[in-house]
Amino acid sequence: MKKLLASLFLLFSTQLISSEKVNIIFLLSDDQSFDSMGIYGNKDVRTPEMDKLGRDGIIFDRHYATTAICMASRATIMTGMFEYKTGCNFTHGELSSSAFSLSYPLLLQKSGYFTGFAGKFGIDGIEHPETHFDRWGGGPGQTSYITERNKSMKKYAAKYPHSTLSYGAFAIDFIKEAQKLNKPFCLSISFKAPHKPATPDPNFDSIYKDTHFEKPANYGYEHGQHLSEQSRQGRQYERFETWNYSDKYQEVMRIYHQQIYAIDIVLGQIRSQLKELKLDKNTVIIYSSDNGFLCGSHGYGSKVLPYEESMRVPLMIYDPRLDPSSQGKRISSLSGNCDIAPTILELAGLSIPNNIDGISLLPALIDHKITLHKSLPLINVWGPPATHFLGAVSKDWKYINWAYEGKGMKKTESLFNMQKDSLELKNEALNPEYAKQVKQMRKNYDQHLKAWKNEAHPENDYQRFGKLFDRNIPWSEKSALWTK
Ligand SMILES: [Ca+2]
Repeated sequence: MKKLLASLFLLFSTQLISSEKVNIIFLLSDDQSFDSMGIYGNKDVRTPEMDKLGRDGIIFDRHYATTAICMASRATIMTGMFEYKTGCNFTHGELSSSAFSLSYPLLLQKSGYFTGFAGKFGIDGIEHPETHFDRWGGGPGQTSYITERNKSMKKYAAKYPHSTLSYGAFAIDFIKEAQKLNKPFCLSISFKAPHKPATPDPNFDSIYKDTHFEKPANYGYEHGQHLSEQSRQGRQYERFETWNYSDKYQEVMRIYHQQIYAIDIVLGQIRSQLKELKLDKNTVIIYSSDNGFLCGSHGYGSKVLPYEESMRVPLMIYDPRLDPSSQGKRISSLSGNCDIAPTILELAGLSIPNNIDGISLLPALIDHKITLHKSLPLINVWGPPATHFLGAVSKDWKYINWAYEGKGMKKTESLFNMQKDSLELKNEALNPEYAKQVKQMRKNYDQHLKAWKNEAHPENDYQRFGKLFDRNIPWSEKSALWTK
């Protein structure tokens, strides 16, 4: 496999001969599901710039956040490692400075790139992250939609009181400065939008004023009854009502998509600026989100859970050096948030450190039928113990092991047919017709668990899950470990 990838990359390199280093812009939204863009099939939304980026670039149709929650996903994106190796998530622990030293922005800076970051940094443990970037418009924790409250972005507050457009202004200043310095640049913008608290920019109040959003076919409680009881023990279950997907769906979705619309505007501004400065032919743009959003599917709100709307996110890579015949191609193979860092490293011509779990996605820009990952782990060890799970997703199947058996719950396996039932309306785990597939997916799962056992972060409460998620260890031998 590695050999094949190497030869494909050779092909890639010859197609993309360039005497100068390529510039990289990585745009990350927060809680944006894959189905929130026109180019991903949503007919009710207006995302012209996102759609154009996809049409000009490559669209990844099976891109997963291997952990669907902000901090853990961001640590994975930065370092290319799965959560059990970064050791970083809410209630678990911080990202170590040694792991951060091998993150893509730091490695690029070390190699001579002019680096910038703006928006929600969202990873605990890095003291003064601003000292690790050449330009900084970021903030700790969740940051604010009110630009004035984001210390490093105050100079933009008067003109852009809502944070989304302020990050566009930051990006434009950064790009201009990088050009003056005559240095290759890597700019990472992590928008707060469309994360809660839902706070749209009033500039765009009219955009969805009269839009009616069609509900997905798996919307509502009635399409969640076949899912595990464990999945209903967290706050995602009550949020169907408390976040008003149940009774004000249109209003909630208008606001959600209005927030995404402002990001679309910024994307357009950035691309126009690149063109004006004649940097558009040598700047790669990558667009993704840290995790998805359930928006009422199966009667859930928020993210975390292993269902498509939560774990699958958009990923588009636009490389202007690609042959035009590649533009708009879709990749059906699996990719994950662990692949962002190695992709950026390879774009910059750097080697990929051994600690990284992901792979570079650049070969997929040339070979659109390529197999990237055969299986990816799906992880949650945050929130109430019952909702903790480990799963495995392949091109054709998704398998989840709900291992918690307390409070009268039974250990539950879920198996979804990703080719025929991507809405996950039927659990096939007990269907004798698919016994062979269950067996194969258990095997994939066991391999992910083996890696977890071997490589889990020594602290931050990841070790015990090697035992808790082991399918062969009975509940009686591990029940006490669930609550430490
Ligand atoms: Ca998020």
